[in-house]
Amino acid sequence: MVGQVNDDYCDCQDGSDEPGTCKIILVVHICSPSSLCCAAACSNGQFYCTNEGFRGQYIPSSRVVDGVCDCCDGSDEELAKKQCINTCDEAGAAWRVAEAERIRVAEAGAKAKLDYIKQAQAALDDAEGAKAKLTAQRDAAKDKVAEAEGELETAKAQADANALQQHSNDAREVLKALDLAGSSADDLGAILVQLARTVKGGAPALTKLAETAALKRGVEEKNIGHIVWPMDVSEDAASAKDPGLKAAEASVAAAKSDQSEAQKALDALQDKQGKDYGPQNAFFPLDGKCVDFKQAQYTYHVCPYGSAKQDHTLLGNFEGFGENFSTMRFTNGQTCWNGPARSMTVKLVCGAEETLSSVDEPSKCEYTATLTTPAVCDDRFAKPIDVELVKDEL
Ligand code: MAN
Repeated sequence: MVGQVNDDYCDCQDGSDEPGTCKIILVVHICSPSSLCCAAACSNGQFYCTNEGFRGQYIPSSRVVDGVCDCCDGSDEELAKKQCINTCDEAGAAWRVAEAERIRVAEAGAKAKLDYIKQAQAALDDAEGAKAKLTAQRDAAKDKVAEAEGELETAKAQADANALQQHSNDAREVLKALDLAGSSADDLGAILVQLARTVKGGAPALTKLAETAALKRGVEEKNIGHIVWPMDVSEDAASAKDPGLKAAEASVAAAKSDQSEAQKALDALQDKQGKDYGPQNAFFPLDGKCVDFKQAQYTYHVCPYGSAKQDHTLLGNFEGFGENFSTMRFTNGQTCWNGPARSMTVKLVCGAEETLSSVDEPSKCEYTATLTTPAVCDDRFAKPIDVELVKDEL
């Protein structure tokens, strides 16, 4: 009822029937949204500042004519004849710069998010195909390991035979050169003991010779092991190894490394298939990424699908997302002295890339931080804000 307007009684919930202190009364219908006025009679009434050069703003009517300049155009204090400095142009310019930056980040973030989604699609959509490929790779490498191990055995036997042959040739040459071919067993024995004691590789070499001799004589091999040389000088000179043996060892090592690489990739893919990467799997590229942020005396290190740390102190392991993928929770960190296990809640904000900031510890050993990531960008925000729709928090 028109009679209820400005009757100093608050009829409407939003106070629009009581624009008592308004300089322009726009009320056409009672409780209309077009009543852009403050309302003295209503505690929740609002006053609209035009703020030319900046953006329109609602303030609680209680702030009108209270001696404090709330609106940048000073319109809230006009009736009080208070001189307010008009700061709208300055505020508007700063706002426009910030708004341009916000749009730039939102656009870059939305673009990066599309790429994140594509990466996830490429990795996850054909996960079964990729798994089959990796399984085949792993199995082929496994067969190669068995084959290379067989070749290694042959190479070892060949190297042993070569070494024995070489040793006996050398022995013959040495005896000839030293004119010891006709020496007594005692003399030769003394020389051999001396060699085993003083020459690196002498003892194993002499063992080999003893083996050959024993085999020739048909002595049981186990007895050979009982020969105790005065000093065991172990032979480890890889460079002295038979080249065939070295090549066979290298192929076994390469085949084993291929097998373990393929197995690792397979395990990682299986692990990824079981994780929650959010809507359109946009969080997929964050798995395996880590970001650092230095604040005060600490460096904070957050790996979105891994753990959060304060230097070397574990603040928590990734537990999951908070409501609507707006936060990430890290729990079960290192226990706080006389307190709970540390934990961290990371707020997710749209950004062109991952950056960590604003670490806080609002309650002892419970940490908060902000992580920007394209994963939460929404291209609807990559548009200029309709200034007239902005309503300040009251
Ligand atoms: C360390 C840090 C702090 C924490 C105290 C609790 O100094 O982890 O963040 O508040 O321990 O004793």
